[in-house]
Amino acid sequence: MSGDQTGNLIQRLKAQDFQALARLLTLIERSGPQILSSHPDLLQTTHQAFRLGITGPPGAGKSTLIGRLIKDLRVQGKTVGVIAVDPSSPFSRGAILGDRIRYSDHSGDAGVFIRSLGSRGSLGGLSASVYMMVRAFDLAGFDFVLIETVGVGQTELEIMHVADWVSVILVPESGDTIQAMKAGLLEIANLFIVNKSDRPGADIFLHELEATLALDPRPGYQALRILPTIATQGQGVPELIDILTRTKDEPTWRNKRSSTGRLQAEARALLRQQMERTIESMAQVVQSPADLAKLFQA
Ligand SMILES: Nc1nc2c(ncn2[C@@H]2O[C@H](COP(=O)(O)OP(=O)(O)O)[C@@H](O)[C@H]2O)c(=O)[nH]1
Ligand SMILES: [Mg+2]
Repeated sequence: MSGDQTGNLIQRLKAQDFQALARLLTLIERSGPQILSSHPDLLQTTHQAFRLGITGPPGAGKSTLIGRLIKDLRVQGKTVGVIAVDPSSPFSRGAILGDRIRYSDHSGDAGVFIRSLGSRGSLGGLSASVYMMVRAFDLAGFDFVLIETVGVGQTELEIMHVADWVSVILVPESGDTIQAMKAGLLEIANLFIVNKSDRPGADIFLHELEATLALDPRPGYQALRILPTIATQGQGVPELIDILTRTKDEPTWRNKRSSTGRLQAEARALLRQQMERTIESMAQVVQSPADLAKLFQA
């Protein structure tokens, strides 16, 4: 792509041209971190969009909640971008389809743009594409960018480097609260959402969670907020939007965003993806044990 076209794409993005956004997202998926050689302007930042991470176990109701959030934010005239990262989706089209259906009320709405991303870095962690896609959404001037990630293992904690603010969704049947804490979720959560509060045992679970947070000796953790929701009925969503709007107005998240630690986390993700590509092309050359040995001879 020539420099001229490159400039145009970023300029069109800044003018909220969704076609340009779609093209750029496809380019990001196709070329990975290499996109920065033709589109270094992608790293400009407008500090516009509030990036909200929504992470939790599969089936917790993340997509349902996002669908409701979009609806209520649109009523307030806010524009919303969504990046849904589900590592399982390449293997189960159902996961993608499921998300499409739940989000589909908003297709055709010019204030909403949704993108699913199946891949993850095979060396672990979030795909570098997520970092760059978030930047693209940011440049396109959305008010909110919602990032749905499946939070199960340690690697998923990386969402904290991508999002300005992380809400962890738990459900009563996820049972062992302590287990969730061990997985490091406590460290990254700005808000705990207890979804499916209509389910039996929800009250007990809420109390357990409160007790766990209250016992944490680290300053600030006792004050962590817990919000019960019933995503299917939109219950708790106005309260969530209230919290988000107030947080968005605070200056703190912008400082966190431009920290060196964050930039280095992004560099790590991009380098990992770049290395993976190199590894793949080198591996494909191997046809014999001799070829394999050659890889490690100076
Ligand atoms: N009972 C109940 N079911 C819910 C609630 N929220 C979502 N669900 C259902 O849980 C299932 C998984 O929801 P989904 O949004 O796909 O979860 P995700 O994997 O976290 O994105 C769907 O069948 C939803 O209808 C809730 O608050 N209460
Ligand atoms: Mg989902």
